[in-house]
Amino acid sequence: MVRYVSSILALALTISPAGAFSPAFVGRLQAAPASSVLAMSAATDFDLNTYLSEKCGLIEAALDASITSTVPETDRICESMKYSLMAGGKRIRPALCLATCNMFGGSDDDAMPTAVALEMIHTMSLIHDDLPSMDDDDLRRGKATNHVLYGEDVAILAGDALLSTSFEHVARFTPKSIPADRTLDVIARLGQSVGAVGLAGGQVKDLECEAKAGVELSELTWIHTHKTAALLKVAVASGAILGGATPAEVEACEIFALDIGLAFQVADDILDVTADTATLGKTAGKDEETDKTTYVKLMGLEGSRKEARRLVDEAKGALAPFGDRAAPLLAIADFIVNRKN
Ligand code: GRG
Repeated sequence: MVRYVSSILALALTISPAGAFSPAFVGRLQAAPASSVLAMSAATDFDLNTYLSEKCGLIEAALDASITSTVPETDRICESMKYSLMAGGKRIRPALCLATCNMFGGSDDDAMPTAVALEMIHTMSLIHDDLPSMDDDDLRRGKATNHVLYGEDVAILAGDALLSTSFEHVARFTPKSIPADRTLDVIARLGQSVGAVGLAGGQVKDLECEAKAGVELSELTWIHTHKTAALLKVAVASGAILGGATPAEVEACEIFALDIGLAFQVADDILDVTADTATLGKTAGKDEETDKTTYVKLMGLEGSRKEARRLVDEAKGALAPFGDRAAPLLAIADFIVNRKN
């Protein structure tokens, strides 16, 4: 990890003497059953809080070191990129990537450039999702959205720059000890997860359905398989590939991820109607206000809770072959539906 962060800094400092590096762990990861999505959570002996505290400390440091303005002309775009990247967030996608890599014997260093790239892509999608032409939101992660602070033009470009930097980051910083074909596979999968059969396609279908009455469950599932689950899927698949998993093992991990990806969205829909804006860090009640089709609208609150639990149970089943080595991933699966923001 130290070697990896140093190499990012070395690159930045060769061009700019002003490379800032201030590792800061933000302890915002709470699993609080009292007001969580599910009233009952599956008991597990695994200490997820300690695990995530440790992993998120490393992730925050790597994220902080990943963007540095190298000349005065790039100060504004870098500030805007970094504002959203470092605005908080649960860091679920990078944590999933590291945990899956570790499960197959890989190190945090092996997967950290990909973990950083995943959070850059996720942050890009949040910046773009909040734009006036999309969800038109002014609050994200408890802070003003990027376009409110930097203007719509710069926000679009900050998202674009985060996206392109994510690929550069994986290509440049993945350790040379990882066979190049694995790194290439990760880059290809990341690209696919953002494109027409990923975030962008899911978002377009979502926009189409906003204007439509009678959206069916199959359509909702397609939207969220692509808009939400695709990034979780590539997070675990990449971790598995970098850790040296076989194709069959990667596939088992992908089944797990698709299930927790959908469970993540069901949980999000539940939280939209059960949590308040301050806890969520984004506008609560937005789905109802805009009459959006959600799992809660189609299945009801109790039906959605049952569906979230079913998906998590199914997800866990996919990791049964890995025994105790899967403990962190199983605990993250529970966290995804027990979270309160
Ligand atoms: C521009 C190529 C391109 C794609 C972007 C805007 C868009 C297309 C897609 C929207 C994707 C999106 C915002 C999906 C919602 C996923 C979701 C549930 C986000 C919330 O994730 P959390 O709870 O957020 O992990 P934090 O803040 O904790 O990181």
